[in-house]
Amino acid sequence: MNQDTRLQFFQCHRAANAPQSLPPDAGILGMSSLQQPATSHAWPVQQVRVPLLGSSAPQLHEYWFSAASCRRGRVGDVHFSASDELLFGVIELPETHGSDTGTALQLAAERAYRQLFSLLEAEGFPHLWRVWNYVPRINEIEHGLERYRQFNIGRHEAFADFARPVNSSPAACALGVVDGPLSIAFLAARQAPLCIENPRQTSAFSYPRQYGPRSPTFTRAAVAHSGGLPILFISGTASIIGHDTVHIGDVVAQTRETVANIGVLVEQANLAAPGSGFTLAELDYRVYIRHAADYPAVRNTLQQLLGPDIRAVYVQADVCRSDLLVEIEAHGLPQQP
Ligand code: 3EB
Repeated sequence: MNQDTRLQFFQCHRAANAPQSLPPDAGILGMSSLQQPATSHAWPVQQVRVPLLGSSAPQLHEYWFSAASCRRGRVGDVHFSASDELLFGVIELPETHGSDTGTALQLAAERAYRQLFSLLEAEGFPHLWRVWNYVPRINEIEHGLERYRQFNIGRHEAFADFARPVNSSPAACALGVVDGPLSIAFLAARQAPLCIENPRQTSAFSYPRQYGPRSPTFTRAAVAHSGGLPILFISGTASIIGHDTVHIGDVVAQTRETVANIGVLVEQANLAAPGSGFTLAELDYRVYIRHAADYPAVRNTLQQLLGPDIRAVYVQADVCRSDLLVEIEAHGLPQQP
């Protein structure tokens, strides 16, 4: 296998005036820019408008790249970049109008996912590995339905129209931002990932109706292979057992339960992809905290459970159930040279 084409990850805290060592431009699939919007680039950028916690840097940039060079394009509202093996894209859509068939957010979600799936079909990258969804005012109730649930209806509709089976959904996250457009970034490939579910949790695509008229379409984790090496994507994970939120009001207990859920996903991933040897201590984490004041408690709990040297980025964001105080996502790549 050609290790030079494998997916790689690079994180860079933008300090004012600090010299930066960046991955080579040609190999950059895409980037997410946390906190402050980045200037425009040849590659797709997802602006994640969430405050960083515990960092004085104005921005944090996270790059997905490969040593192989990428070709870039725009189709409709999608900006994408592709290597032979992988495609990364970003689509941002405003909520323009509702209709008899749905709210403005529902229809924006449906349009975004339709564009995304059309592009993947046209470019020949049928398999979604990971999707990052940022939904403005995610917990607000509008037209009698929480906005996250409206988003789920539109997303589900597009999955159905493109005959995408929900039980082979991508790893994903869905978080709330204060404002801005609906923003979706995605990583897709020619090869299918292994979908991993959590035996302690009801699969999200089978959530009962009490969580909304249409279920979310994501898998709890996915293991993919790139350049012959395994990659683990852990979806946004929270303090949910079965389908119930547990430890309501207790951010430390929610953090512990979330880590227990991630621990089970790592075990399941190692069973599904024998020899990959993922460990909790070696993942890269992104931690979403609803109330910024909970940051020290969440950080201390994670450091106790995972060690003082874990790689974690902490941000303030709304989580998609109003009783969840924290959500944690992660990925694991083989150690980079
Ligand atoms: C949960 O377990 C928490 O809608 O894409 C986590 C990851 C959550 C992804 C999504 C939602 C999503 O239900 C919320």
